[in-house]
Amino acid sequence: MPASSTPKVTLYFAPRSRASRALWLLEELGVPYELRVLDLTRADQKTDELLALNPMGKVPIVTLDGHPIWETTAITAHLCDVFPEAGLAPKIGTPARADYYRWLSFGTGVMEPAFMDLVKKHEVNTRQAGWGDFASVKRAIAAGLEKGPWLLGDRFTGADLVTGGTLDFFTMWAADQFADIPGLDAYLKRLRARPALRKAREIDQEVFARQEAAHAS
Ligand SMILES: N[C@@H](CCC(=O)N[C@@H](CS)C(=O)NCC(=O)O)C(=O)O
Repeated sequence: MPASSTPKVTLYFAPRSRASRALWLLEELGVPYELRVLDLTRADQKTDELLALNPMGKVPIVTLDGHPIWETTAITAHLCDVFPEAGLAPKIGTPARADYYRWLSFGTGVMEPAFMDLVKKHEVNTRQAGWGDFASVKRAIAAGLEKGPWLLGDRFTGADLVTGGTLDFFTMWAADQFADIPGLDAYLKRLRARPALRKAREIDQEVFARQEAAHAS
């Protein structure tokens, strides 16, 4: 992509939130971006300006030349295509692309709601609920990690950012619920060793500390 057509990337971000995956994505892509920090405790995400970008009033939101994209999976899928040099998405129409779509969908569309049901003790009919039960989710993750080192085999992709990033977050919250998934510890170690994830964590921590200091003053 010629430099002149590189879109301006802005991430609307809050620390310790689901926006951390989008921050990690931008670090993996290695593209310049502007970080617009929101304080969720002050409801910055519900201002008219922000609701015009995302009517859900949630982060992350990424704008590309002002065009808003929200939902982590959509952000990841689109940015991996817009910045193909990073090699985070398999070629369209290939079996690897099909697997990539599956893991992109699975992280936020299946694993997250099944995990929330479990920890919040929601009673759902898992035959009717589109995301199923947590035992099935764990079986699917174990099958996905069998080959390794990444969900698509040899290649780290946006799917590891979404599903792996969600696993990274949930296992920090409730490690015991994931303890019996073969291969998961090694997979998480590989994810956490990635320089882009480490950098995103540092930024997250700095922003969090600034917000905490502002709340205390
Ligand atoms: N499905 C969305 C979830 C986004 C989301 O729930 N973000 C939370 C932070 S973890 C948020 O912005 N909450 C603020 C609110 O709802 O007011 C995604 O994956 O991007």
